[in-house]
Amino acid sequence: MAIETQPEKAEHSGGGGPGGPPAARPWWMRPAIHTAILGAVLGYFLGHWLGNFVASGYQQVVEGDENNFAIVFGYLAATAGFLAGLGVFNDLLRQMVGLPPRDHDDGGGSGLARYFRFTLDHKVVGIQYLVGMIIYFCTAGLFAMAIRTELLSPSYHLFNAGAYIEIVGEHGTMMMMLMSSLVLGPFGNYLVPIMIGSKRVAFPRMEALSFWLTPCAFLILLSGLLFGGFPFGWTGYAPLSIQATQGADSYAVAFGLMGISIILAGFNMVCTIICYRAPGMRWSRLPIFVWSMLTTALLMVLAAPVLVGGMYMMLTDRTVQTAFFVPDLGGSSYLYENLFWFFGHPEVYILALPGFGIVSEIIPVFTRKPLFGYKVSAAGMFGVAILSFFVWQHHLFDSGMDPDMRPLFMITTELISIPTGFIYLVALGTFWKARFRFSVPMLFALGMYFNFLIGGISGVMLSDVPADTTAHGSFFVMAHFHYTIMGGLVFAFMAGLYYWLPKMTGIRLNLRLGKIQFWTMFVFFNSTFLPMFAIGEAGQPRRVFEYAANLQTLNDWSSISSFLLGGSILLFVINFIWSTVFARVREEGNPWRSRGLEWQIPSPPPPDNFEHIPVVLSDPYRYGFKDAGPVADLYPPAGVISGALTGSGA
Ligand code: HEM
Ligand SMILES: [Cu+2]
Repeated sequence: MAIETQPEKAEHSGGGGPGGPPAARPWWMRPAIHTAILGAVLGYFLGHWLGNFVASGYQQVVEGDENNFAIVFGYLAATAGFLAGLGVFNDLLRQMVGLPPRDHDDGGGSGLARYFRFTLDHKVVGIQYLVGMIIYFCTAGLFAMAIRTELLSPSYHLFNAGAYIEIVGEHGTMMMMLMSSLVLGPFGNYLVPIMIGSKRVAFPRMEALSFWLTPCAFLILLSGLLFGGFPFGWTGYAPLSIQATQGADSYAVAFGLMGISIILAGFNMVCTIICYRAPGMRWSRLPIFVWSMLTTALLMVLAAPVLVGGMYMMLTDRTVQTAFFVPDLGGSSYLYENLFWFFGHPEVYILALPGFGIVSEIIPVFTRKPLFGYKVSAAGMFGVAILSFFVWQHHLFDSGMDPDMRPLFMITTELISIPTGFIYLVALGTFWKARFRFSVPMLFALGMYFNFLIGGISGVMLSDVPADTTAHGSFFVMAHFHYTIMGGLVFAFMAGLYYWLPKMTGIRLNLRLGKIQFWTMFVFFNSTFLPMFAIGEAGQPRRVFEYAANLQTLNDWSSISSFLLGGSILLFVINFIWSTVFARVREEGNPWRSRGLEWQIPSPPPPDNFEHIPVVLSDPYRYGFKDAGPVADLYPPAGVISGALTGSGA
């Protein structure tokens, strides 16, 4: 086992010394959020100037009235400046000139300030992700509210057609790119090391960088609105994306940066899970949530590079006139579609698998039964992950593919429902003859299973070529994937949050408000999206703000429900802020009586997670066993593990 690699704390605290260094510098050189913002602003102007300087003679710049070069350089230099200001490159530079690393003061600093830093503490990164994700989700949600407001009337318009598609693009892209890390970011980074009995992650700098790229991607995407937005939704199809005006650069740069973030986060997660398991944490004892993180992370590492490549090509097409995706000049817009979906389909499992991981982890606790078919579930996750690379053309049934290829992709797509079914049925097996405890996390988990069933079955329908060629591009597809992502992933995220927040912060969310939030969210989610199946079947196309007058009643129903759904999310935000900032009800023990390793240590966990590296004795699902011993020995005899592993230094 790889535990020898664990005592990196020595490097942490011994090397540069965690206290002190920042104070030795003038305030404008101290790596923190203010220097990062300064770096971003300086970077933007420098990049913009450089772009103008380099490209001012280009034919398309002389003839056209805009210089994409300048804005792309501006974005990239702003990102680099932001990261430099945070101190991301400091250790690297110091090590290049032979100095020990020093710019990480995790453990040392306390209070709010450390959440605004580049930190090597995986628990701080987890909380940073958590707050970031909530902000991104709510922002993208506000765009959804704007969409539904516009769709209240078939012909009276709040926005013009161009503004509508801009809003749809911002909503869809922001959701799809940032929600990739909705679970792996906060829960994966925070909890996986603890769940596998480790004091740290494999690559803390990579992990921290993966987080700090997310606000960059978020702000760059939003800034697209200042430049006229982008008119092609979240998919960025060529040739429109090559022809579109400056706002489109924000799409490509932001999505590309987020792709890099996903690769880094995934890579760190894979290595952590493979190399940092405590002694006794055999593969057959790995919590199912950790399996879901492993498969998700593998998908991230394998799929996201294709996205980054595609975005890079889009950018060079837009700036230096390569023509990868321009048919007139020998390129192919169909190539873009294939690159995009070769990433895009695994992406939907990057969104779905973590949801299943959370709910599968939670239901044994609330049914007091072992997870039925644990190995089947883990195998199902791998099956889904592998198959997801063989189905991407089901998005292109209608896009001029060779008709003879359709049956192949129809079959692979239908096949994927088998491993998905495994994961799903494992839960139903666990429910069998169980006595349920309907606490808030369990309610959200059950809601997830209900919603995902509808999302999944409509997905099998869509994988069918005749059904898809009719429903393609309609609100039926909208309803389908919102059922899987909003109904699946976001419900599971809520379950995880109510379940693990006491672990992560030592503070409990208000459970009465939680119940109200669950019921409003569940009812109004379904009431928002169920009508969309009918609206789509009746022929309303997506991304169009005008529709047939006879569909107004259904659309109004959906819109009003969506406002109430938005209200339920607001209720959550209020609960979150009120509980964590004002009420602060302590929850230090093991409120759900879970056997998970993460619950065997204090809440919130101490800086090093474990005083000693634990020795894992069993899987965490032995509920209802009379003779079930402890899951781990937290104080193994000194001889078992070298005493060198115990130093904390913090
Ligand atoms: C409050 C909940 C939400 C509501 C009310 C909502 C509503 C909508 C509506 C009405 C559209 C269709 C607009 C059109 O094509 O004319 C849409 C598109 C979309 N939504 Fe959502 N949405 C919600 C949450 C989410 C979530 C959680 C995700 C994913 C994480 C998501 C991802 C997308 C995507 C990818 C599109 C397609 C954009 C495009 O066509 O390029 N939405 N949403
Ligand atoms: Cu797909």
